[in-house]
Amino acid sequence: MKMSFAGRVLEMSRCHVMGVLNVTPDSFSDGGRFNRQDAALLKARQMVADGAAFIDVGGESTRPGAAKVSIQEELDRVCPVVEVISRELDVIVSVDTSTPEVMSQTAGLGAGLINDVRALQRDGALAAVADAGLPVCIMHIQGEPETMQDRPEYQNVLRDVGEFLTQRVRVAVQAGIDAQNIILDPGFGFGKNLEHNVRLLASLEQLHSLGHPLLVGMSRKSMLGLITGREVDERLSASLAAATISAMKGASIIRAHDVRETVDAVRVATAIKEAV
Ligand code: 7PM
Repeated sequence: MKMSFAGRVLEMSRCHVMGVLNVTPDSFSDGGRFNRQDAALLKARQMVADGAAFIDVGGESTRPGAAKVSIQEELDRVCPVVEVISRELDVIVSVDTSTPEVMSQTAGLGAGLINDVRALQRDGALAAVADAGLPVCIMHIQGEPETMQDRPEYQNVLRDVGEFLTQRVRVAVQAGIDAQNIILDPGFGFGKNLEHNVRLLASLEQLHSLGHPLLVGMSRKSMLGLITGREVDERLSASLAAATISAMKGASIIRAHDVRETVDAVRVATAIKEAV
């Protein structure tokens, strides 16, 4: 099953790497628009050289307690970066946003994928994606980013996540989004404790049966810190183990900070998987 991202076609039965590019002020010491565009392009260029198929551009921190970003501020951060990467590099630009205005504007600037950690639940988001005609990643989240990690609870995390995603697919298709353009993500760390995250990864194959390609993001996340006892800067090996397991279990896209290393891990997993 091939998918087309603003004209770039990928075989989704294979596993691809998505590099993370944050354009929040804490990530790019702010020196105005051109400086930020330059720094982002440099980082993106390296990730493409390292084998990234996607660059995920995000301008709103989803960290609990992070300051709220106005629509205009998010547009100012994200649009120039999406525009310059689409123009200059041979890569699919993904936009990590829940804001309909950002979805619509970046679609016109060459974005190839909308990645919404709020599963198109904001007013206007479904219509923005339907009008853009772009593929979308719908991620499971329990609660809101600010409070999602205060005592998350499930009856059965696998069933609950599956039902949420099925429901959001139904709503998205009703809103005019092509079912073939929908990627699903269990949302590791988004309203889940360690046991929840581990169960989801252990049973990732089951989410595959929903009939959509899967994207997963565990790079440097706290679940890996809890398992290994490592601080965020020391979680590369753990992230590669998680990426390898995900690729073996059929994930189509791995979202990662360390692209070169993740691409190697995915290549090894893919070689073994295809030899079975
Ligand atoms: C604070 C909390 C900072 C969470 C950063 C994060 C995913 C994503 C993110 C994911 C998809 C991070 C996350 N995670 N999009 N965006 N799937 N589709 O650790 O797992 O990078 S942000």
